[in-house]
Amino acid sequence: MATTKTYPKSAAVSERDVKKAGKTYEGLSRDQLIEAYRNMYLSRRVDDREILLKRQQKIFFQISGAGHEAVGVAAAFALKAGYDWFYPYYRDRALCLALGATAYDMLLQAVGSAADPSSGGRQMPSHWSLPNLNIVTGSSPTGTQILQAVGCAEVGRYLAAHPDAAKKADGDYRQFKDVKFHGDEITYVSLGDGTTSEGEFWEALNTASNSRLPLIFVVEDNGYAISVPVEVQTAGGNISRLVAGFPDFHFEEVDGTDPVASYATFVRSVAHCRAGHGPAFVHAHVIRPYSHSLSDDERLYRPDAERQRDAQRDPITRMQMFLIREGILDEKGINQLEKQVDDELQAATDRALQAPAPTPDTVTKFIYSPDLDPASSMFESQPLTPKSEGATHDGKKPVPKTMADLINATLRDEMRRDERIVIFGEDVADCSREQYLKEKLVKGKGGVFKLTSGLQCDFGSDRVFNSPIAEANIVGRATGMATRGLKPVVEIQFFDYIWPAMMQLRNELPLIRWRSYNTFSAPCVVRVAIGGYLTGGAIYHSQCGESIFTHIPGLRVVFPSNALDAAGLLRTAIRCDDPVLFLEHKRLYRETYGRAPYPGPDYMIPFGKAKVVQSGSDLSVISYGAVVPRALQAVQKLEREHGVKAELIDLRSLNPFDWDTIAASIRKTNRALVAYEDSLSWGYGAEIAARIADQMFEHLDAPVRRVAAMDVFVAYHPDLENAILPQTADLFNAMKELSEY
Ligand SMILES: Cc1ncc(C[n+]2csc(CCOP(=O)(O)OP(=O)(O)O)c2C)c(N)n1
Ligand SMILES: [Mg+2]
Repeated sequence: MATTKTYPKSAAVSERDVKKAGKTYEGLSRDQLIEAYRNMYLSRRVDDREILLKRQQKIFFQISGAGHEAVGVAAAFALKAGYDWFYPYYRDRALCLALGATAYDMLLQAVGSAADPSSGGRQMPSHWSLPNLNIVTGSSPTGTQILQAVGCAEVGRYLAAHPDAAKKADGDYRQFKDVKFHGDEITYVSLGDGTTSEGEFWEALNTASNSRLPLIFVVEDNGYAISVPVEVQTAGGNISRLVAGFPDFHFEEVDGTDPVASYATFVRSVAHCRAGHGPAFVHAHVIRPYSHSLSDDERLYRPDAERQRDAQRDPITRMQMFLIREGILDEKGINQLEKQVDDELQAATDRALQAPAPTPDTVTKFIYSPDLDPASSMFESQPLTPKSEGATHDGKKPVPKTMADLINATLRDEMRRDERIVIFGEDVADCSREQYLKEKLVKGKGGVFKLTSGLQCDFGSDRVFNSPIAEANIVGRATGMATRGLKPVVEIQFFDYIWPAMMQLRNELPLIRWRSYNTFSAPCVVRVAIGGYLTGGAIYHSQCGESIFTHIPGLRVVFPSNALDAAGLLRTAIRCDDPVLFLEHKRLYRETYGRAPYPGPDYMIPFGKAKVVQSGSDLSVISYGAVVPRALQAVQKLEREHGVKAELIDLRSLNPFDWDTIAASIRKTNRALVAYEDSLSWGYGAEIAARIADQMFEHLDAPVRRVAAMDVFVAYHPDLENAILPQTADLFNAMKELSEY
């Protein structure tokens, strides 16, 4: 709760009122009620002021918290600022003010100033983000905050069991990532009634219930989602009825325009969560007196009579009347308080309007970590040679290991080294019913491709566990955990099924740092089994699509072609300070090509460093992933049969990518072929080809060519698959033709 200030009470407060002074209201003192009103009134006045500024074109957007003030202030009073964690949504202005945010902070965001503490002028107003108050950066998509809040709530519990994980460590992301925890902290997350229609809301309820998390869901039900009334959004028109079956919740439905009743609701909800009994669900009925936003006119879909009915419940006027009725403040006292707020607001507005605008040269700041560059030499080390001591973890003579083996070994090494790492995803655990493992009744699964095999047995069920089949759940929770300082290394079972996580992967995870102007970050690793050439993989087990992710600023994308690179790049992915999409080609997991001895527990490869697989002088072949071994065969055949020496470059990491190696090669060969497994058009190779055409034009003796899959999904029958995906013969023919151009 914010510090309670005292306000001069009017001399007209009567004897009887003074006697009442000892009375509390569901535990709220009279001073707290005055403070509550002050925050509510201030919140409404900031909205009014922003509306005025928008009409004067001094700010560029406005969305109000009007009608939601009482429930917000009540929540703030029942929770602890800077101790509990907050994932508020855009109508939570009063909550944020009562937690300690200032009107000035808010107006700085409205004017888009460089001094805006929430985003440095990058986000719309009402996108709260204040690290010192544990108010976590929020966004605009409805509902993405909810799964992140689940992840955040999981962290307190994890750290209580692993307190050493919170310690700082040098030499990796932990050096720059402070972790705070108390053990009994609660996470608050709020949303509107319409947002309960989002699937992620239900995924979050499911996990919060199943894990009995200390998480308070607050549905601020104003009866509308823009113009759509609640009975159209929600079956039966009441969300409380629908969620009532989730176990271990404390449920309450309350008049959210009444701060005292709302406060009592939150006190009970907080007690339930703090005691570790499970999550709470507060369904608060509020009003929305100011249309959805300044871009909406609710008179188009709400008749006057309905709007007037709402106005009767306006929390500001109700609270005023309550204070007078209870003799806490008289009219003069209220006027005095309001005048004081208005004066403060005027001063804050004057200052905010003078605050510096952000300069365009700052736009690329904080897309990635400013502290740790994964392309730097810090992430470069040599593999321990087979003869070196300690090169094997089993003490036996080193044998070449598959990519699957070395990814598993890297995960094991890193988990041992860094207790902040947790691994979850579909089927990644050895066995969720751990007594079967203890009684040695089963061996354990450890992933559909066995990449995480044995890790639950080695590190425990709170570090390696199964998620529901819900990809947004996996990435959303990972984002919340990483924001608070854990290092989730999660798995998406098949690239073909990554799409439910797309909202989190495009609009959340890679943006946490940039949109909060480096005040929050979420470095974590999303491992994904990708690709075809499986013989029978068909449409839904063969997809690529890496360019969809390299198109996302803020996300590192890596795609190794062999065991050693997979180990070195995965370690860099885990130790670095950025979110990484780590693409693992299924066909390469156990391929004979590219096996390597275990390179030791510290082997790293920096991002953005290509590998010249075979050097040559006649043409450059730029590739990655499972096309690399196929291209290598073609390159060797071309030299054998035609004496043409092609240079084969394996990019290894796709964002960042190694332009220097590409350019140096083309300067030498004057011919370029880009070869990739994804369908030809609009794919990753298109960008590489465009850059070559743009920047290497004068070095080219031939057009830039591409070899890739046909523009169609991969079909089931092997004859069809072979025709669709680029084969060695296709690569050979394209190289030969290009060399003869
Ligand atoms: C995923 C997504 N879809 C659509 C929108 C556009 N949009 C913004 S707010 C909103 C309505 C939200 O209604 P509700 O959850 O009831 O919250 P309220 O604004 O009423 O407080 C919509 C559709 C969005 N921001 N995100
Ligand atoms: Mg609503």
